[in-house]
Formats: sequence, C-alpha cells, structure tokens
Amino acid sequence: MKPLIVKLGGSVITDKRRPFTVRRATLTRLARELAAAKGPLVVVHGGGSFGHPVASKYRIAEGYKNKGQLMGLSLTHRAMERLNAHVIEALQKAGLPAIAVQPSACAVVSGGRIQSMELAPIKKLLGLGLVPVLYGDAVPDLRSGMSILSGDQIVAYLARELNAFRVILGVDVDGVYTANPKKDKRAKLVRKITPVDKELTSLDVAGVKDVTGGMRSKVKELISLAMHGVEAEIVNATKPGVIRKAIQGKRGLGTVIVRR
Ligand code: IP8
Repeated sequence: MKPLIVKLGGSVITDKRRPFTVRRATLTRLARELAAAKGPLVVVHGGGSFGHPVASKYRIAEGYKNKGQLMGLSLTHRAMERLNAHVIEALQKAGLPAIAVQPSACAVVSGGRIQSMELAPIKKLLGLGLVPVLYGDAVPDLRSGMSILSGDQIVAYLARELNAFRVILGVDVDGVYTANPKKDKRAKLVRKITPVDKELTSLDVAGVKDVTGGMRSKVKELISLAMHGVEAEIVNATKPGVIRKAIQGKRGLGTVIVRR
C-alpha cells in the first residue's frame, strides 16, 4: 500500500519568535488529526524555533569552514532531536505508534542534496504499521562537509522513493501566494501549480525567511515531485480540521501541485 506523507511545518508546531518554544496545543490537535489516517503514514517535521536559530548562528548551511561549527552541528542536531521528542510524544498520546528516524544517520547528502537514503528500515516500519517520523536535520555533507537538510527535501525524496500516493504540507498560511500575504494585501492565493507555470518566478516567499529557503523552495521540491506523478497540497495546518480533511482525501483546501 502506498504511504501518505505529511509534513508539519516548523512555523506551525513552534513559535518562531521564541527560541525553543513548542506550540503544545497545536501539536496535540495536529497529532489527533493525523490519527485519522487510515493507511501507512510517514510524518516529517521542520525546524522552527529549534533548528533554524542554531543552524543560522553556526552557519551550518554554508558548509564546513571552521572547527567551531562542529559544536554547531552537534547543537543543531540536538535541538531537532528535542523538537522531535515533543512530536513523537504527541503522536503517541494520540494513539499513533510513532518512531523517530534520524536523517543525519541514514541520508547520504552531497552539496545539500540527498544522494541516497537507507530505506529498508523505513519500509519495514511502515509494513509493520508503525509511523516513521523524520525531520529537517544538520547533516554531514560529502562535498561541503556539513549542510542543512530541509524537511521539504526529505518529503520529496521519500515520496518519490516510497511511491507515495499523496503529500500534504502543513504550513501557517493558506497555501502559496503571489506575494507575502502577511505583508501585502494584494497577495492572491494560487489554487493550483503545475510544472509549466511561468507565474512561478514571481511567487514571493510567504512568511519568515529561514535557513532552508521558505515557500519558494517548498514549491520547487513539490514541482519536481509532481513531475514524477506524485500530487501534493500545501495547506494551512494552523486552522483546526484542515489537516484532518486533507488526510481524509479532500482536495482544494490550499494550493495543489500536480503534473497537469
Ligand atoms: O524547517 C530545517 O528543516 P526545515 C531544519 O524543514 C534545521 O527547513 C535543522 C534547521
């Protein structure tokens, strides 16, 4: 059976204005909504106010330049492990048998891109009925020494390799806009994006800029996924019930990214 892959954005499950702050009530609600999934489920989450400030302080995304970054990589990873522990606990409380899978230990990354990933354990976990939970991580990089692997890239990679039937990305806005909806009143929600969309070049980044590139890089990852035939939808996970409806198969809740 093909899995469903859901990403919980860092700006949804953490308070990006406050370092190391989980939005506990939101996380509890989302865990309950995720429990509505009927088939195999993979959850991926972002860094929010855990991974991003530490990664940016030590310039991990720029590659290895000095010894101080070693502690930076260690601390960034630890920050993500801490956030991951909150996510796992919330999922368990909602009745989902969640289990952490550490991206920095199973993904081979070069120049910031995943070259390969050990998928046998993830496939077996899914087959058993467990819920693998991955996250954006600070990783060793074959070319640049170290880099930040975004949860979005993990989602796209897994969706391709595991032949996912659908991807849902939960963010803190209603989808992809023509401009930043938090700053520009004229910003319009884009309902559908296909690989041929020329408009895309004019899409602005919605929300706070982070070390892995915000909305623009999400769309890029999902377009390459759409070309492989996996449809995705970016929805507002801060609105109660939206993730649940998306999981139950409803389309058109946010921005759909499809081949045609
Ligand atoms: O929030 C980045 O993951 P993202 C994670 O999915 C770190 O881009 C470590 C900053």
